Amino acid sequence: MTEIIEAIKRSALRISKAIVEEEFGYEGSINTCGEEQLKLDVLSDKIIEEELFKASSIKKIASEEKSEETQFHEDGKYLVAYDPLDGSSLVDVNLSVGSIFGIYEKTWSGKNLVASAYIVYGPRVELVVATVKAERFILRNGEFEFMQELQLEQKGKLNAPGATQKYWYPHHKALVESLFQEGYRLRYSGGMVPDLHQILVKGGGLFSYPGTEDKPQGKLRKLFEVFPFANIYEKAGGEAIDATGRRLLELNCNSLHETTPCFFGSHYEVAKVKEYYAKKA
Ligand code: AHM
Ligand code: MG
Repeated sequence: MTEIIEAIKRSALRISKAIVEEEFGYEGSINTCGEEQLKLDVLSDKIIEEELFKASSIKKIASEEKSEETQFHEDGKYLVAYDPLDGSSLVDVNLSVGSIFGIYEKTWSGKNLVASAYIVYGPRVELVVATVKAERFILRNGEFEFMQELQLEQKGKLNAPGATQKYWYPHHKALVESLFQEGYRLRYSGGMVPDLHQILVKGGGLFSYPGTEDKPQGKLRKLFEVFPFANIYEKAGGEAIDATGRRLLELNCNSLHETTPCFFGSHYEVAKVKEYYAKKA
């Protein structure tokens, strides 16, 4: 595991440099999800693949930017899924972006996720790793320094509601409205890494990316985005569920790029989600 975390740190150093120094235009290609790839998406994917390959404990990897998994070391124990540059369409307006990693054993399933991590490329570069606890590190002079253990409060103050509002279901609109009526403040950049990071660091709230009338299964991918953050939120004392109230980490994954509606937060807000989604019929 240590060698995988070291590979993630080396990737962070190289990608943060690339974000500042390289061109951020389109590559001219389309990824598996039908999205146009930026040069930085392709470069970040290449950097991470190169760095992870140095870890002999990795059997295979899967990238959000590729349709198929890639075999690494036959004797390896771990499978690593990653989103090389999440929120990359925000680079042109200079908002924060991130890289997300899920480390699995045996099969690609929420139940087999054993650790996860993400990097935030903002004014500073930060790393959060969740093995037993969720721990935050800050990049200083080329090294990641431990900063704190992340711990969510029982109830937070922030609300980050994703997806296209026009297509929200009525029960989802009612949930979001009820949180605003209670005094929750809107904090949403459109990048799940900084949005979820803000809620974690500031003690709590709700991030949702629901199923909608146009996309009933939502947008966020289980392996690359949802399971890694579900683990981090649970390790920080919060909860992470789908639209039926199930723990996200209990879900299977039938294909590499499968998506699911998802809700991450402290106990109070997740209870609210369950209450409003139970009313939907
Ligand atoms: P990406 O992996 O293609 O960057 O997409 C994931 C991002 C998340 O960071 C964010 O929560 C979501 O897309 C926002 O998408 P949209 O603006 O389409 O609702
Ligand atoms: Mg992504």
